[in-house]
Amino acid sequence: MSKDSKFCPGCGQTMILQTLYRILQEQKSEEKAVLGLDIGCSLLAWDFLPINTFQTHHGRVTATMVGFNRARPDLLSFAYTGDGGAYAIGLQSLLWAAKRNDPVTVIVANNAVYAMTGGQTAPTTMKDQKTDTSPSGYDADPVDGMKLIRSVNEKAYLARGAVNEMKDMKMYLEKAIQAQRDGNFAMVEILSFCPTNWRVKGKEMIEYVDNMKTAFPTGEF
Ligand SMILES: Cc1ncc(C[n+]2csc(CCOP(=O)(O)OP(=O)(O)O)c2C)c(N)n1
Ligand code: SF4
Ligand SMILES: [Mg+2]
Repeated sequence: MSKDSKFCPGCGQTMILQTLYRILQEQKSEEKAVLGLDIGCSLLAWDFLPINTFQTHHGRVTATMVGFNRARPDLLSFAYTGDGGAYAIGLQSLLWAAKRNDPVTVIVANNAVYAMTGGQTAPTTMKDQKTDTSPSGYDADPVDGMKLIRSVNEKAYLARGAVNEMKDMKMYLEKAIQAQRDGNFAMVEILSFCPTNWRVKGKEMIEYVDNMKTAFPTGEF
């Protein structure tokens, strides 16, 4: 029986998750994949795809999926998280998983805000970006997850995509899965629409994401 999506209409996270599922289908790996979910809008994915999921605490999805990988190295471990979960409350466990080169695949949906709690500033909020807690524009530069992880791991597969660059996003996710299969840590950050908290719709969402690419260039790192 199909269920309604819990994500807002136009949310980029559905595009990320559907792309991941398409890859798993192509690789006939749906039953080999386990998707760990952080707190944040990522939790809305708990029954979005017909694959097994774990719900974890805010910031703890990477550590949980590292533990899962140690118990079941024969399966694919995905840690799906928001930018706040990855680079603020979960940074310690993310950095140490990367430093140990744990073979898990972290997928970060970067919408530059704490979306689930109402659009507050996150580590990824860009200079001059207006959010609910920076109504006059944020006054600092954002954290760059690619640089952070590269500083502790030379072998990791690292890429940043965007939901309006679907073909590249799919390729980055495929390469990340291969990296995990080869025994390496992998992280793909994806710039993702949040129409609800950005208060934009239609083609303005694409302009917003394209504007994010100045602070967060896409590509492999
Ligand atoms: C320990 C803890 N602190 C704070 C919260 C409140 N909280 C829930 S979701 C969230 C922000 C999530 O932002 P992000 O990780 O960027 O995900 P998004 O909702 O943007 O996808 C916060 C602060 C919590 N659930 N648990
Ligand atoms: S609040 Fe933003 S990130 Fe969360 S489901 Fe809605 S559009 Fe998506
Ligand atoms: Mg976020």
